[in-house]
Amino acid sequence: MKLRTTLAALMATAALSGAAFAECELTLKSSDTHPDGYPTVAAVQVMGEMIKERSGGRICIEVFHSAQLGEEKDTIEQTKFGVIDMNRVSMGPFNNIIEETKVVSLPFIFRGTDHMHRVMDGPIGEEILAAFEPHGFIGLAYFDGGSRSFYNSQKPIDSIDDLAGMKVRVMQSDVFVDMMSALGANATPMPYGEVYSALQTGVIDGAENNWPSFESSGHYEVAGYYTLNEHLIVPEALVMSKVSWDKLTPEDQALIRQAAKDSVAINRELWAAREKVSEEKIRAAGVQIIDNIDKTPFIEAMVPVYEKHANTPKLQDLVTRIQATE
Ligand code: GTR
Repeated sequence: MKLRTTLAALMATAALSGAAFAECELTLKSSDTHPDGYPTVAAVQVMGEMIKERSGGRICIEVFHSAQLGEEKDTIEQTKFGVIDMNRVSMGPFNNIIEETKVVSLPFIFRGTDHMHRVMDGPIGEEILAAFEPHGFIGLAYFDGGSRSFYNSQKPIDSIDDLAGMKVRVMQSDVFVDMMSALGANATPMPYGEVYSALQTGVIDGAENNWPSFESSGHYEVAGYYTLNEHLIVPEALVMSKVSWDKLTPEDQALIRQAAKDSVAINRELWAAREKVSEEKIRAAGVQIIDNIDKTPFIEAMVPVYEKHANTPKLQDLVTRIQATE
């Protein structure tokens, strides 16, 4: 989205919601691609309530959900420039900007959600949050993004061979483009908001995501096969613009940091509940679920992706430490 369009959207929404935020001295604008009610959107809204209360009503957060401020790659740019104050995005679209985020976007780097939590809640997570700052962002917290698996409109995918030559949408990150090539498919990097019609019109055969995104985006209506190969567990990032951050007092910065940390538990609870609801809805809709998949060939195929993207001693060390985390 162009800057002018974004500003127009911001002003229009601000006018509509002006009354709700009129009493706030400072209203921070926060972006999310997901619809209202999605666990990331709700967690930031709850965080906003905490911030409002703890600041004595001075600081508020207005969440612009449903990609009202644009697709993730564009909103990341606008966050860097301070047009958007806060952003909840996947780590994926940060991969080409902040190399440390590539490590936690590598396929099969986490053995499961518990492993991801132990890594991201500890020193490695803090190290990666700190890596955002030199690039113009303040890393605040990580939210859950479940496990991502392949879905498509064509046929059941039982093995890597079935992916050969398929056109599969990925997030705009070289890691995911190379992941698809290593699996023999044709990667189509594309903004999230374009995937539904691309599936419907056959521009792509498939995509990959977690249960709640597959459901809330409606992609399951146009892609009837879901293979639970769980190739990616990508943490969601909550970041602030350094431009906006630098205008705050150290006390208010600490208040926001704490509220962000406190919102993590809320997000995890909402996430676990939503995963179940989304899975039920997708199963009830008649999507064919392939869940007896042998993951080993998928894991083995990722060797070149690790070699290419964890290609410095610093990144290799991060991989080793993540794998060594119990
Ligand atoms: C979702 C994630 C979004 C976005 C989307 C995508 O799971 O929460 O931030 O990255 O996937 O595939 O683009």
